[in-house]
Amino acid sequence: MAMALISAQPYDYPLPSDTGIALLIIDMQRDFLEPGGFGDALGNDVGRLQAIVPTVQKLQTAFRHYGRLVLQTVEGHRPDLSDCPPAKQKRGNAALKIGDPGPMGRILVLGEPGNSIIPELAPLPEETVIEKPGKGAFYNTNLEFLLKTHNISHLIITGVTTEVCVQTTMREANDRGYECLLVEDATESYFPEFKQATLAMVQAQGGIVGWTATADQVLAGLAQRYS
Ligand code: TIU
Repeated sequence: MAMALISAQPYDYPLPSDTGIALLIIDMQRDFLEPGGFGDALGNDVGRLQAIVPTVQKLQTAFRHYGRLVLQTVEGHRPDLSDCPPAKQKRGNAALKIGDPGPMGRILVLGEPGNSIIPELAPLPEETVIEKPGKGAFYNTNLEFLLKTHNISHLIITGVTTEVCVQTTMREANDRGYECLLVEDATESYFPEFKQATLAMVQAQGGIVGWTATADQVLAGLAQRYS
């Protein structure tokens, strides 16, 4: 069989010959996508992130269908904020700061209504959700251990926001030796120009941080490899 590829930028992304691929969905939680959460409190138009939900859902369904690992993350802190650096808590001119009571519970606190993944992308009971205190998903989490346990070498990356948690995570993964592909229409930013700049940065210099492709290109590659 010819080697299966995802048609991608800056060149085709080779799929692993074994099971070593996972879908990583970053921070598709109400805090960032709905009014009254952390993203809103920072002064952002949270509505624009909604556009990617059906696309992320399509990828989630496909990975489940092919029996591949689906991992999600949420950004959040313990109720006592012991894992929230004071610098992070104080930063900015937010209407509501981390830990303050808001319309969806305490802002960016684990277990609060706003901290849950949006219902459209709810994880299955057997799927792992990694709680992360930082922007990157590797910092102070067991993500690397989990990927090693599952023999994962290839990460298909989606979620929000492109230039903050998604890009930080992708760079962390790239430095750890993972083959990372960022899905262009399954990631979004409050700032369209920052999203475009991130995609360009990833692809530049021969894929210095990895690859990008559309969800349809990813789905076509998966169908060719795993059907
Ligand atoms: N503010 C912003 O764009 N993002 C974050 O604070 N976290 C994530 O990107 N998840």
